[in-house]
Amino acid sequence: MSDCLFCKIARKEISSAIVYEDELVVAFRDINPVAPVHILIVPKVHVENIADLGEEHRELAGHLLLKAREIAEKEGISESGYRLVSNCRKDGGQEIYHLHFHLIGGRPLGKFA
Ligand code: D5M
Repeated sequence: MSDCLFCKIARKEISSAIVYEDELVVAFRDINPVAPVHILIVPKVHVENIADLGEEHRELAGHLLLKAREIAEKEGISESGYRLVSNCRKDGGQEIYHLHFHLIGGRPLGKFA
């Protein structure tokens, strides 16, 4: 989708603090971090959210999770722990309708409300 913010970030039309990139995904620091580590892991292809994932995205979905694990290790939060969250649609609090996982850590996060 040409006017999607995260598509533009993936195409480098909008700058971001990229921490990892390969042919399938890009990962960059959230502009409004809620913890010392707050990284968004995003597929390069435009998929709206988890509800929009299909059978054709099976490999991509696994890739996103494994990259989240690797990035957590590189960021030094693997041992202490972290949270991986993907907000889906209105009640999930999704603001940007391009699938992304929030990798959050570097402080105790507590429980969800
Ligand atoms: O989360 C959308 C997230 O996207 C939110 O935490 C802010 C972040 N965001 C918005 N614009 C940018 C740019 N330009 N760079 C980095 N991060 C950004 P959601 O799960 O949709 O509520």
